[in-house]
Amino acid sequence: MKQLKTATDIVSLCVIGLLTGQASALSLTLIDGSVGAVAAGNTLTAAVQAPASGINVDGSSIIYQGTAIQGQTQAATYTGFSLAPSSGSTPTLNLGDGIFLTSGSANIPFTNTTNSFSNALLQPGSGSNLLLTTLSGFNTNDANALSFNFTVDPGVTSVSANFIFGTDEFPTQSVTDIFGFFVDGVNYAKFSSGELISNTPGNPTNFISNPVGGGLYSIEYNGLTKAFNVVGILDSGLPTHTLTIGVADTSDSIYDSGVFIGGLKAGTATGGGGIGTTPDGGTTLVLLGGALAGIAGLRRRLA
Ligand SMILES: [Ca+2]
Ligand SMILES: [Ca+2]
Ligand SMILES: [Ca+2]
Repeated sequence: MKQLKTATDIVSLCVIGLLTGQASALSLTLIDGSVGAVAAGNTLTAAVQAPASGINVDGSSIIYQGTAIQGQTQAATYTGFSLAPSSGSTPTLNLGDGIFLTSGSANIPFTNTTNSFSNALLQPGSGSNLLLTTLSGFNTNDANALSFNFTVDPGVTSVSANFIFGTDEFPTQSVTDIFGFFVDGVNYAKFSSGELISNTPGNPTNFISNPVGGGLYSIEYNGLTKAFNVVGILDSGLPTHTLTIGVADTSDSIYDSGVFIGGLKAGTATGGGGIGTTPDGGTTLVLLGGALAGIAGLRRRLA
């Protein structure tokens, strides 16, 4: 079993940041499974929101699905997400503070050590997630999900957050993990092509390759998305709304993926919702709309 992130690890990353000219360094505060689902859910709910988010969470409704074993850590809060490429023209990946949900371990190395970073949990507290299973069309395992109910002030029509998804399934694996951002039960996390946020065989161009030995980004995942803003539209007919953010393995339990997500806040967007590449704006929002709602059903596997 991997140990919790040590001070030495964090110091090491800070050194890397200085060497690469980064102004800040990614720091994870791991959530040990033994703290219990209530404490984990409360911590993550607080950390995922932007200051003065405009989202009034019903604290009694918070549900955290994740590992419940001492010494194992499936989720974390993070600060200082700024990953600059060591070479080439790929973008520096910047993201505001938030939470880190994974289909395995949140205790990830701050370098790419292997093509198969893999943690199968299969234990109490984790397992399948119905929303993610329905979205992917495959059974899900090692789900790591945060759900809660909330209300908003009059005039608020949407909620948004910023995220980066990473996976060690890129580019070789065909049984691929999934990330969902469900507002009132509808997933709004899809690439502009309509593909789900998943290393499906059909969407390799949506990921930045971070190969072992390449040293491009100081993180374990072999593939990373750019920073995206996701906007979900509230169901105006509901007095109380529901948000679920989650990741999971599909079909198997191996090869980790994770989502860094934060800056959750209320907004006034209308239309179809979706994702755009402006982390804190929405001015480049890609409106997906209902026309693409059936794309999920087109997802296929090679094996
Ligand atoms: Ca797993
Ligand atoms: Ca890796
Ligand atoms: Ca996996």
